[in-house]
Formats: sequence, C-alpha cells, structure tokens
Amino acid sequence: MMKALITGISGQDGSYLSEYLLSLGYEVHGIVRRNSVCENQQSRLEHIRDKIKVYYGDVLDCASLYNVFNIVHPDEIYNLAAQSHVRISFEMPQFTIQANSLGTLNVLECFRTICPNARFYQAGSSEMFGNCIDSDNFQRETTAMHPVSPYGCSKLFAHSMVCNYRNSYGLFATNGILFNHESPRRGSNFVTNKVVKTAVEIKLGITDKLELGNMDSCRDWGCAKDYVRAMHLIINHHTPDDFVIATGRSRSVRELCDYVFTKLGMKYEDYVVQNQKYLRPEELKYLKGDATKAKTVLGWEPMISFENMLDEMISHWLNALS
Ligand code: G4F
Repeated sequence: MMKALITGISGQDGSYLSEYLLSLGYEVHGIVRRNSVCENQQSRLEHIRDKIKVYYGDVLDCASLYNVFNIVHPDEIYNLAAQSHVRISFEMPQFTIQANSLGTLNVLECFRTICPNARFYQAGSSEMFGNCIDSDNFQRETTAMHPVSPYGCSKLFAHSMVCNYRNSYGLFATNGILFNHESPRRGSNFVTNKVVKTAVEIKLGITDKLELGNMDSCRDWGCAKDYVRAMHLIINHHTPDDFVIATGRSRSVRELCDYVFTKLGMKYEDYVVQNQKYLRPEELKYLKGDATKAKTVLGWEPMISFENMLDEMISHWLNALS
C-alpha cells in the first residue's frame, strides 16, 4: 500500500487530497498544527478522521517533522502547509516567509535525509508570477516570475528550492503552479467564499451589505477537487517537473459577484460596498493560466465548471445558514 504524507492536511486542499488518495487505496498520514480550538483545526477532516493518521507537528519545528518522517517513511510527500492568505501576508511578512519558505526547506531536508527515494510535491502558486504576463495574455511555466506580495515571494523561494533539490541531489521533487481553486471548504476570508456566504446571508436577512476590496482584479478560478487530482498526476509522472494548473478563463471579482447575486435573485450593485481595509498595498491585477503542458503531458483536464462550483458553494451556505 502506498503511503502519502501531507503537510497542511487540515486545509481545503489537504482534505480533498486525502479523500482522493484514500479512494485510490493509499494509506494517508498528515501533519496538523496545535490550535487552541481543536474543532476548527480538523473540521474539514471529520468525515474521514478514522481512515487517516494525523500527527501534531509544524513545518517550523524540525524535531516534530523528523519524528513524523521517521515514523511514516512516506512514498509520496505533499507539502501543502502554508500561510496562504495574500493580504494577510502584508501584515505578517516574517511569519509568511518562515512558514512558506523555510518550512518548505525543512520538509525538503527531511525528504533528502530520511526518504530520498520518495517523491515530493510542492504547492506552488500563480501569485509567483506577480503582474508578469505573456503577449497572448496567459501565464505559463515559462512566464517570468516577479511576485508582488510577501506571500508570492515566499512561494517563489520554495519553488526555486524544489528545483535546486531536484537538480543538486537528483531527488524526485515537483512543483505545481496552481491558479486559484475554490470549494465550499475554502476559508471564508478568500473572495469566492466570502462573496457566496455573505450573499446568502443577505438573502436570508442575516446581514445587509458585502464589503470588498478591489473588484476589478481578475482571477482564473478553478475547482479544488479538480486540482488535487492534478497534484497526484504531477507526483506520479515519470520525471519530476513543474506544471501550471489552471482553467484558462479569467473573470473579475465584479463578474463573480454578478453571478452569485443574480443566482440568488438579487443585484450585487444594491449590496456591495468598497472598504479600503480589504485593498492590498500592491495588487496582482490579472491571472489567466495556460495548462496546455499538464493537459498534453499528464492528460489532466478540469471537469467542474466555474458556475457549477459556485452553485455547489451557494447550496452549501443555503443549507448551513437556513
Ligand atoms: O480570494 P483571494 O484572497 O485570493 P488570492 O489573493 O488570489 O490568492 C489565492 O490564490 C492564490 C493563487 O493565485 C493562492 F496561491 C493563494 O494562497 C490564495 O489561495 O483574492 C482574489 C482577488 C484579489 O485580487 C483580491 O484583491 O479578490 C480580491 N478581493 C476583493 N475584495 C478580495 C476582497 N479578496 C479577499 N480575500 N477579500 C476581499 O474582501
């Protein structure tokens, strides 16, 4: 039985990846950080809690990492642990760099010294591109990377270290460059789930307005369930490589609001107001990913549309809040 070790297992991607690997017959192990409210910590995992093995640890606590690696001896390592919120990375730049950059380096060192024959997947991000874009308005594996946030800088360091460990030590170390991917399990301070949850609250009379930052920025939004399948394909390819995972469609935050409010029988213009506190010191304006390499080399295709994903999120919040 193949053994997978997932850092960041309690996040959106960690929970969907665990489900997917369990469905493929894997033994799934994961690392969670100690939290004062333990229900919040593992709530995305409750339904599979008896099928996976979870360890307390932290990518910044090398002793705990070495301990878990020595117990599990994984075949596949998925490094998903991160401070993943871009705006918050401006408020906590040091922690973001520590967790995302040095944390990745710590996991790579465990990989190199304890189980060098395993395979490693790094959760990279389209935020690494910053405002770089090719002449056809797409970002792809060859596009320049000049990040515009502490989060983007932290992920670019991690991405580069993975390439360095692959080239220096011949390790099977891979990078996914994932564009935004969403689901009902997305944290509600990311824009998709914030818009859907608040629109449902407005519909139900729980609140009367939605405060947002920049509504003109554009993102390539896919569905998290499709993207964890890509992680597994990347780590199981015959050579270690880097892949962009994206839908190839870009929409503005305004278009996102329009779809969600219209679906609920409302007009977003009547409820959405701008609040300066949600603006970022520097904004990444436009993301549209070209996943041709993943499609041709790995046979990956996104299966869930933007609209179907938002419909699932709307149903989730209607059920949860009604
Ligand atoms: O949902 P967001 O916070 O996602 P963002 O910043 O694009 O980052 C996400 O995707 C990355 C992949 O590119 C990941 F690596 C990262 O970990 C994370 O998952 O914001 C999306 C857009 C931004 O342009 C933001 O300025 O929505 C805009 N926005 C407007 N009002 C808002 C808000 N974002 C948030 N979170 N909250 C708002 O009120």
